[in-house]
Amino acid sequence: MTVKTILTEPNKILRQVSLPVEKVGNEERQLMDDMLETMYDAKGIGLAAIQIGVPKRIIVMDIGNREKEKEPMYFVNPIIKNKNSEHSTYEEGCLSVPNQFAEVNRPSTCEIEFLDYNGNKKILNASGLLATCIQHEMDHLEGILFIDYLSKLKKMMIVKKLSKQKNKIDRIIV
Ligand code: GNR
Ligand code: NI
Repeated sequence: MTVKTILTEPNKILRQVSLPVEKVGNEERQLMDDMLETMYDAKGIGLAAIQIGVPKRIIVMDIGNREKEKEPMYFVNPIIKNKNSEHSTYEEGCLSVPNQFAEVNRPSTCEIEFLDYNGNKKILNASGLLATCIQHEMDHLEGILFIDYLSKLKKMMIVKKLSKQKNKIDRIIV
């Protein structure tokens, strides 16, 4: 297992639409292992493959208590079967939008069909943080970031801040 570099906004790769996985094989499992290690290392609760530059429809998550045992979840080719017309608001963050947080409104519950780590078809009824997180991750598969839901001004301020931070880092390296 390897910790990979997480791409950050404004990197165009994050805007790619990810492609369905044909078969959950060893290559995909290796990718999921690396994604999970990268996610734990960055102290996140979810990660989509595109965040480490791989345009495949694969997500890993662990919304369990960090002090307790790990509870990894794997989603390959997830599809939303149903979503609640009732919405709820969560303060969201994203490993690809470091240190920025904002409230986002999403369906409060949803039903997801997906393939698990072993390629078996599963159905999950998600609510609460689980529902929010899976929808946030599935947005990544479409090249969508949570800042896309904010007002133009709020989004601009965040992107500008991140661009400045990136320039600083680049200057240090050069
Ligand atoms: O670590 C994360 N926390 C989080 C908090 C609220 C809503 C969504 C998330 S997902 C985020 C990790 C991430 O960027 N996944 O793509
Ligand atoms: Ni994210």
